[in-house]
Amino acid sequence: MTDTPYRINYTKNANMETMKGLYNAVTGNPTVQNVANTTAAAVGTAVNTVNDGIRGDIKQRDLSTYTVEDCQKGNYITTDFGTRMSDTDTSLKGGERGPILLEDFHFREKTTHFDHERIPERAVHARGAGAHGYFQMYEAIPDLSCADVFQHPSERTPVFVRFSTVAGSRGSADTVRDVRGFAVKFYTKEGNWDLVGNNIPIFFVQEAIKFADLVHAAKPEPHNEIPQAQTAHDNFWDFISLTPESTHMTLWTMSDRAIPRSYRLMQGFGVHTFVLYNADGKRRFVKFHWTPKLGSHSLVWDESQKITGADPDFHRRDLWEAIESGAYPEWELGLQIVEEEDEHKFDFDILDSTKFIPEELAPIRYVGKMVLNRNPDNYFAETEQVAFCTQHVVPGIAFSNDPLLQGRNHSYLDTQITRLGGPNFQEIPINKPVCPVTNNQRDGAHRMTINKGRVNYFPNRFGCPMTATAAQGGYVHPPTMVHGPKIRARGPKFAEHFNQARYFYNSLCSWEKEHVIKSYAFELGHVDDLGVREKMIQRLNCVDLDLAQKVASAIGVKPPTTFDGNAHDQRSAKLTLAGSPRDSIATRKIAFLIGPGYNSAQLKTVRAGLAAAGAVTVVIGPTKGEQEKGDEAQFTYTSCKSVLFDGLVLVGGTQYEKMSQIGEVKQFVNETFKHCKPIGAIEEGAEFLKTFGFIGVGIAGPGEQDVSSQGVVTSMKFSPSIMDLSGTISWGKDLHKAIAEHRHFERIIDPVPA
Ligand code: HDE
Repeated sequence: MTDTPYRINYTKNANMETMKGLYNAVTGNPTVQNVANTTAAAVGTAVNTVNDGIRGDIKQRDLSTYTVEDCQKGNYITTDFGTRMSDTDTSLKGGERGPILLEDFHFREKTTHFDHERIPERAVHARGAGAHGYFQMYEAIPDLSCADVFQHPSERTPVFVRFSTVAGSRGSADTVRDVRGFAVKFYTKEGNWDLVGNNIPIFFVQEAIKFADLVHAAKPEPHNEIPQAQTAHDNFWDFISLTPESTHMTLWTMSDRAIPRSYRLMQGFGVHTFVLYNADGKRRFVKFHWTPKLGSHSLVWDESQKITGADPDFHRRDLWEAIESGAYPEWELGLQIVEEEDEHKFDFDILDSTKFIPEELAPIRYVGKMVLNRNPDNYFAETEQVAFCTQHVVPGIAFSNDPLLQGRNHSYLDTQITRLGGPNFQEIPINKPVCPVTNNQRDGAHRMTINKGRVNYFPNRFGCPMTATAAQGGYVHPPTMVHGPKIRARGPKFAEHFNQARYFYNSLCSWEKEHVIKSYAFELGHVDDLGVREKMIQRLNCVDLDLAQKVASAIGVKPPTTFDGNAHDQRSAKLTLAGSPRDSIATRKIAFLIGPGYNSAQLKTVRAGLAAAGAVTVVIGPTKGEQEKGDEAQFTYTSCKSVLFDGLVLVGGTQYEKMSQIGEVKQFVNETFKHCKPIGAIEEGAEFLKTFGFIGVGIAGPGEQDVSSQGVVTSMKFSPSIMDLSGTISWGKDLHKAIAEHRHFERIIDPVPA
């Protein structure tokens, strides 16, 4: 690692104690424990020389003090307490064929460690993947918040992000239909701020006290622990049908948002209304948004089900590979601000997490970006042991009275104590803040810090540690009026449940609506109890008559004839995935299916052209490794499936009459088409494609020019400049456009066998 200037400009609340602590935290340098004679400038200089670069932010530096190099080459194997061992494969026995002796401390220690290596998985969000990165502001926003993390566009705040599914166990598949967790830990100079969000901007229930019921109903049924990682079962829909406030959220989870193509290609939301306050104590409400730079894209349902078998680690692998290859995922942080005096101006309650604030009513202001640029070194130590808590806030960020958020503030700390084995989980490296922790907490399981001295209470005769005023960086809860009787009740606007559900459904484009209908039909098709199915149709009929009728006909329920809700026509162009950016092919994974006689020049040219635009190309051949013309195939027809790719290219030369005899090849092409993915074909490739008879798709024939039809882009004439995007030949350009579009839902796919 090379030394480059460390970006830190610790001016706010700077005093020697914090500078010393910061220095030690950053450098991990035990020789500078007492720097009473060191000037602030000297400490600042020392801090500035700490390593930086991609791997060198303040948190990385901190983590590296705990990191042990791979394999420890050149070292001898020892017991956990340092005794070198001569044999770690054979146990100590009473005779070669005799019993193992109790004296075999090495066997017992090794096995005992193994016996205790698993910790409880998260109660929800058990399955996840994490990454390190940084957050950076575009401009300071002192008018909105005094949080230091929002003030310095020239600085990068380290973050650790964990994405997750909700319902499945730790070993479940990534691509199930589910909400995705989007939890961000900011290691700010003022302490950790955790923004623990999801990829959907609303939630199932209004009150935290209902969370246990929701999760019990969604998880596998208690008598037989079936089904895993899915909501397509009686208990879930029983709960939903009896909880009208959940209807809105299920429209989102039945939409394509619940089957994202990648963690990198989905939005994130703080969900609740939070509060920002500035140095003058001025409060404003805020909703947090993460918007991916590469747009939001989803899988199709048939595909996501198949991926659960073909590659259960699909999202985890995708995130890992993107970061390893330098294609760092990036999101912008957006703020939707509501002035305090406007709290009641909406026809919904902004404290109700089953509602979002339409962008038309409060536009999003993009204030910064987050880039993920480093994979964890150790899954367990980092991704598994990271502990997010909504109550981790810093001065300038506060809570609204959203009852869901208020309840979460209790639950997260509580759950970590069970999951991580005690109250000292803040000392686990991934959870440690990068600023000093100075308080009177002591003891508890696995306490690492050796606190010297006699004092572990406050106040004490030494006055330490001191409390901090707001000016000294202390967290002072912004004064807020609380009034009303002690009562188990909700605000009156919490009682309306269907207007926004209809607003969302109205906003979807035709293919999104079709997918929602099919998803309900699938999920409710797994519900055996007719009463539950009927109740759900009643709920859907408060949203949209056509939706209720179509789902009802698919699940054996009498379709309603008249609408039972408020037939408003409000909608937003911001809610459809069809509106997401479609101009880049960066990180799209394109398969090249080749066979005997393939044209190597065409293969190389098209691959290079796509790679130049940031796509990832993979060759699939009859055998792995070197092919007849020297190109390398990463997979064979039998070792991978079309569902793992975003598109397919068939180059010329290949003897396709032989390929057409291979079931896997035919399935690959059919499935790629059925899942509405782009397909490019040249010469013999185009002829081969024609044999599939895809309905209504134009394909270039002999003597014809390039044809682009429904994302199928064919050419009968290869030229070395075919991938020149500025050139006149359009095949490369059209292919680029078809891939950027991601999916082509205008296709007629029902008769396609796959
Ligand atoms: Fe969570 N949630 N949650 N949740 N949640 C947990 O905390 C809880 C809710 C979210 O990658 C648990 O550390 C309650 C909304 C994410 O480690 C637990 C309520 C949102 C993660 C918990 C909610 C979330 C969790 C389980 C109702 C989106 C994974 C393990 C009030 C804004 C974090 C853990 C990670 C995890 C409780 C509702 C997001 C049990 C009581 C709404 C992303 O504490």
